Amino acid sequence: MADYFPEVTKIIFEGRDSKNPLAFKWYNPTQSVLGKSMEEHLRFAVAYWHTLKNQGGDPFGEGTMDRAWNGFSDPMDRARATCDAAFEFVSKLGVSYYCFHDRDLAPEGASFSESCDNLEQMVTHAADLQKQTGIKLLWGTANLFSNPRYAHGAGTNPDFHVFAYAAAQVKHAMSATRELGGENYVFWGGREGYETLLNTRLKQEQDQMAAFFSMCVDYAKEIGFTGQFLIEPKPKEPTKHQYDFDSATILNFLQTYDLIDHFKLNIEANHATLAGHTFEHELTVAAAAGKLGSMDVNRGDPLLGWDTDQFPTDLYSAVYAMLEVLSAGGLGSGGMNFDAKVRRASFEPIDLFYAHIGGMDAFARGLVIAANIIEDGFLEDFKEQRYQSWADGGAAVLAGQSSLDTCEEYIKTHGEPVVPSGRQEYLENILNTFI
Ligand code: XLS
Ligand code: NI
Ligand code: NI
Repeated sequence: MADYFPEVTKIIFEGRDSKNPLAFKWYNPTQSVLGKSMEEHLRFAVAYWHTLKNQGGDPFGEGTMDRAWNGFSDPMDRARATCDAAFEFVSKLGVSYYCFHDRDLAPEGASFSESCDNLEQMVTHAADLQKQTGIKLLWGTANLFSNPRYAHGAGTNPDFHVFAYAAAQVKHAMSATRELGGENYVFWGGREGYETLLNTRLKQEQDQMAAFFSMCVDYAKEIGFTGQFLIEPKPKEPTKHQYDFDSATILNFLQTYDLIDHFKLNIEANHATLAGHTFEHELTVAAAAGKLGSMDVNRGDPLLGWDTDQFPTDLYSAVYAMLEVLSAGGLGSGGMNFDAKVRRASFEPIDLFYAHIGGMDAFARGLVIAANIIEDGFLEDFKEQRYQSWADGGAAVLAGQSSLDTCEEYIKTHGEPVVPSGRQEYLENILNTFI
């Protein structure tokens, strides 16, 4: 095992009274909640790109991060050191999963085939470390947005040549994910969108994207990749308008192109808020369609209009999210990936531990609170009562056995409806008693 974090041994659960900043106060992996362990409920994953690769640069200044594993001039030496640091970090944190883009794991080479070789070498390296540590791959994905060739998009590129490049790259990223036993494969279309309609054929680009996905479905079958395909909605950034805007948009796209059976959604908190939704809204829309696959847990800043990717420490948001996850019956093969980065001024390696510990504790606590709320049943009871008339008079309508005529008959017999209060404040007050 590498030794990039000498000041940390292993993060353990010490309970809420502990003053140790390098211990969990709430996340106790073996604690049972509604009949399942916390570890099974939460399925945390570390995001390779932010935690290992992010240098802390912003448009106004260069990187600030103190990362010893970057101190190698040869790109493949650096990639191996980074991978070693990743597995040391994830092991010490006590998390079972990690996630990567192909280009996080291995650098792009001078040619396509050199890039593929690099990736293949790093897959072997990571497979070894997975074996040694028991750490698993939650999902893999391809970076189809950083290289300048993708300036006009990947699957939605106006040039078929670039489209083919992206497809070939995904082929290898998917194979790498399969070789490493990845439980899911994610598509996030960073540049699948447009800046101006003056140069864009929207319908053509959407047709291309559908063709791209459908080739991916075929390839997964061909290589026997049985992991879940996930699409991650985001409305904007880097492009002005992205085709995978939000859950509802993606569900419609998948229906339109007859791809719905092959995909679920990976919902990211900060992307939800960029789309003008709450995290729980996006989770609920996905779950309502039976398509809640996984989550990128982070948070935005309400004062900033971009993907700040902060660590999720907002307890309310965690409670609302866990209510949805529990109601949906869990995340299946999905998990909770910390698609989050430490702030530019939090540049010490130890800050990576504080950040993840805080996020894990917030969701562990959110899970316990959500479970208490569900066990108490006050929300469900309230909703049951609120929709009661649909079990009575409305049942025939839902069964498709009514008409506008029968509704008119109903009104003639029953007259003016009695409208009850929504009781929002009352419910919020009860919710607070659980927090
Ligand atoms: C960027 C996305 C990205 C995906 C993976 O905003 O969140 O990190 O999760 O490509
Ligand atoms: Ni993400
Ligand atoms: Ni994001």
